[in-house]
Order: sequence, then structure tokens, then C-alpha cells
Amino acid sequence: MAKKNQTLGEFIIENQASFKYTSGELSRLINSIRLAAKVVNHEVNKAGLVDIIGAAGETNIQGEDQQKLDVYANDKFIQTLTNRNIVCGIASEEEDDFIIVNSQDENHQNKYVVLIDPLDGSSNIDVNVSVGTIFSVYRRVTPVGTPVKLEDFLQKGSEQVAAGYVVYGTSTMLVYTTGDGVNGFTLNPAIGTFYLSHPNMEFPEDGKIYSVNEGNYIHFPIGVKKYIKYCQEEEGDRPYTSRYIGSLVSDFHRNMIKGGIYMYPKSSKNSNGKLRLLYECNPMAFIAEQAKGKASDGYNRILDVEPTELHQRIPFFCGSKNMVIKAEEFMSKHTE
Ligand code: P6P
Repeated sequence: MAKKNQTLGEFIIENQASFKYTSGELSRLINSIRLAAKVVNHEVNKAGLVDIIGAAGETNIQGEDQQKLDVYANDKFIQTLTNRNIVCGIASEEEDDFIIVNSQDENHQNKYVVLIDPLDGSSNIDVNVSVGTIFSVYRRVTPVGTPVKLEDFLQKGSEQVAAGYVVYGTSTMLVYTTGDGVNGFTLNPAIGTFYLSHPNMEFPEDGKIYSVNEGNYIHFPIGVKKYIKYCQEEEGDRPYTSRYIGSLVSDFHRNMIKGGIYMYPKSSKNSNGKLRLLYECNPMAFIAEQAKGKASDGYNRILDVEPTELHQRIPFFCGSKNMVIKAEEFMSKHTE
């Protein structure tokens, strides 16, 4: 049972018995993410003071300018996960291909793979708006003792054993699930300790916030256009409030606390939307469902999608269950 003001370390120990696999490794994995989050948080918080802002001069596989903090966060999470001898493979938004991690005894005995978006919303870095890290954890499916393979990463979201995010905002929080509910921990930067501040987080079944980039309105499918107009109508508890800060982790986190829906639909500009299935939508969908919310591509459950590529994109509708259901009704009723 979650106790307020418990530290993350105490919480992990108290709850590792409820984890259905060999819990020691998963606990060490969450602890390594905790360490990397503190290191990245330190850099994010002083980004305006040191020459770490601005593009690193390279672009990633997504064709997006890599911000220096993107590269820094990617390096820190990979380094921490590798040094702690916990995972057999890592995939990252910032890496073209997955990374094979040799266990220290060189015989690939580690059982988990991690997929990460090391610094989501990084375009907000230079303007001092919240950014986040997203992570997704699976057990490998290929034989232990052999190098990890692509199929270890191309697993349905329903196979995740853990998922979470770090939001580097007005305070830094680590929010994660291992399949037994969602708990939020807030960092006390003075002592570098995460404390349980948001036990058993749940999406309100309904909400009054819709989050979408309305600048893309004319490119959206008709069902999305109709749903946005529905949100804006004077009727009952509507119009809703539009809140979109261009940082998935922050928009998701606010909507989980207050009630709302986040949408990144496909459009005539992005035929599969913008968000990546494996290290953005699947982990956020796992968290959403564990928090009694819902996540779909507008038609089907995100966690049931069979992945085909490491960096594949998918339309994303996520948040309060009744709001996602209403959006799906518009999507199925109004086809092109
Ligand atoms: P747009 C950040 O790049 C991100 O992946 C999400 O965090 C965010 O919600 C979305 O893209 C913003 O994209 O096209 O609205 O600027």
C-alpha cells in the first residue's frame, strides 16, 4: 500500500514482492532510471546558464534537429542502464538502431530491454517549457545467453512489464507503473530524493480539457475536425478548455490529474501522425490504462498494435476514458 512521503527507494522495496517476475532486476532498473533522471534534471534546470542549449548540429533518424540536451539525456540514460548491468538491449528515439548491451560476464544473461524517448518535447528547451523522458520495459523474448534481437523490441504494448515518464517541470516528477497502478514521485532537489507525492494516480472518467495542435486543423481527418467542434460547442459542460504545450509528457500529466484528452491524429501532412509507437505511445498507453484511462489510434487499442518497425509512428488519442470513447465515436461515424 502506497504511503505518502515514502521515498522511491522504500516504495520499490515494499512493492517488489508484487512484481510477477524476478523483482530484484526490475528494482535495479527503476533505480537506474531514477539516477539518470536526477542527472538529466540537473542539466535541464541549468540549461539557460551553460552552453548546452541549442542544436548539437546533427539530426536524428526522425530528421529532427538534435538539441544538445537530447544528446546529453540519451547518453546519460544509455550509460546508466549499461553500467548497472541490468538490460540486454536499449532502443532510443535518438539511436538509428537498437543497442546490444553485453552483460559484464559477456554472456547476455540480462532479461530486460528498455525503449526510451530520452528528452521528449525538446523543441521547448530553449524557451524554458517543461520537457520529459519516457521509458518502456519488456522482458526479452529471444533466448537468454544470446545477443538481443529486433524482435525483443517489436513487442505489443500489452507485453510491457513497466513504463513511466519523468517530467522536468516546475518540479521534477517520476511517474511509473509495473502493472499494479500508477504512482508519482516528486524530487526534492535539495537532497536528491524522490518522495511519493501522488499515490494511485487515476484519470478522471470525464474531463474538460482537450489537447491538440489546432494549427493542423485543416489537415485533420473529418472525424477529428467534428470532435474539436464538439468540444467547442456551448452545450452542457462544454465548451471545454484547450490546453496544448507541445510536450506530450506535460500535457498527459496535466490531463491525468485534471481530466482531459490528448490527440495527435494522422493528417494530410503526417499519414501516421507524429508520435512513435514503441517509446512514446505504448508506455503512455500502459500508464493511461493502469490509471483507468484509455489510449487508441482513433479506432483500436494502442496496446494491441503489432509493431513492425522500431521508429514507426501511430495516431494517438489518450486520456479520460469517456472523452477517448467520444472521440472514437466521431472517428468511426465520420470517415473520409
Ligand atoms: P507539434 C514533441 O516533439 C512531441 O513528440 C510531443 O511531445 C508533443 O506533444 C508533439 O511532439 C508536438 O508536436 O507538431 O504539435 O509541435
